[in-house]
Amino acid sequence: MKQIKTSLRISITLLLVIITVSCSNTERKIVENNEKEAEGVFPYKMPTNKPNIPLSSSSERMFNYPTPRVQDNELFSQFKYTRLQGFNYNGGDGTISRRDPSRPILVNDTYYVWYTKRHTKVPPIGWSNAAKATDEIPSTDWDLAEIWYATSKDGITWEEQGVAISRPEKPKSGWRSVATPDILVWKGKYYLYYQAFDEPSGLRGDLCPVSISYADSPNGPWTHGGDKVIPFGKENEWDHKATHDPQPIVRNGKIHVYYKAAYNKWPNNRSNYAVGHGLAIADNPLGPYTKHPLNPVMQSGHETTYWPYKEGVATLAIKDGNERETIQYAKDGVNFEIASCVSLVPSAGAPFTKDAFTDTKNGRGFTWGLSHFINAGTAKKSYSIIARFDCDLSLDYDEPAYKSTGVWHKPEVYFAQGTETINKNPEGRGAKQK
Ligand code: AAL
Repeated sequence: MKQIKTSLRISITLLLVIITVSCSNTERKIVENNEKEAEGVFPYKMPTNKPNIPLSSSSERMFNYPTPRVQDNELFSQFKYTRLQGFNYNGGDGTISRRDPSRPILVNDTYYVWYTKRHTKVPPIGWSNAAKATDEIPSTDWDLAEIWYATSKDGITWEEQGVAISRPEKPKSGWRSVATPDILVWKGKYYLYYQAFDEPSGLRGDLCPVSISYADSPNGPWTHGGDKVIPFGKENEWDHKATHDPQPIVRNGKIHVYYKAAYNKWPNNRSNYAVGHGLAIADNPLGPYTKHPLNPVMQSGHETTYWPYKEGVATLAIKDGNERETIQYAKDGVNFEIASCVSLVPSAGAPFTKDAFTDTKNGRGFTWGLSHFINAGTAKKSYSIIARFDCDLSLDYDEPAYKSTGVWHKPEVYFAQGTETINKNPEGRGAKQK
């Protein structure tokens, strides 16, 4: 009996020892794991703030965006498109084109938009044939154009109202073409900024300055307010001879006009195209405008799209540059940083931005706008159409369908691009000199 008791005591003691040792092992493992985390393992749950551990460049960048998860990012959106009703394109024969819409504005429950309208006897003959352009034959899609306007109750069905700015008599600025308007509302008046061409575009480049006209009503009549309002840069500066896509917003009590210049290409190197955006600031819409010393403030993007966002300015970089197809933000309206990467972006996107002219310190963004599709016709019947885009780039909505990254496009969208010669004809266009 005594023997049995002793061996039971020994067994219990052994068990206790085993339990104690294994517990302290578990404890040690937990401590080790905690230490490991502290040593630098990225957690399973995406942190909102940058963890204090060594990070790869990619992980590091996640915390430079407004939010590390793109779906939560107020400056990320998908774009969805709707065909507009009410515009006639002559059966798509290339003789009527509408493009480069202004941002729509809402006046007494009616939306207004201004745009480039070309209505010519024949379609454009193209850049490279610009020398053959005549008073009736346009070189480009925006040659021999005028600025027209249309109104709408819902932003989808539009009624074309007529011409807002027609071409003045030669040799007045814009005699050849007036194009690519945008609007400013300032102290109860309306100001149209637009490109004024004195030669067929493509002849020596896409060379033109910006003109302004103003009116008491969005229906006009428009009074000519000045030419070359955004001064060209000096010879050999990035914006000499071209100032495109003027887009005014009101900021800090002044007019801030973002504009584009296409540079680096003309006169003799047609393939070296580059695009920059500058900022010009004035106390009054008609100027004088002072250019920002850090111009170009953006080195990516084509047509300008800038809007007041929070206390700063956001922009959509469309088509050109290393940072094409990104949305960027600058707290100071000058030093832009990438906030998101986007796809199927609206070309010449012109958002309905309620607070573009209110001098807001808390810009809210937008949910729709107008844009254009070029190449609506064939190469020989080239023309453009205006369309509507919808998105969620507004701080006042959260629409998951626009925040989803799983948006799949029909195969036709991809197949429509065709292929180039690399595999069809390896020695063809694009082959590097051996
Ligand atoms: C557009 C805009 C300007 C250019 C031309 C017509 O996309 O950038 O307006 O001059 O192309």
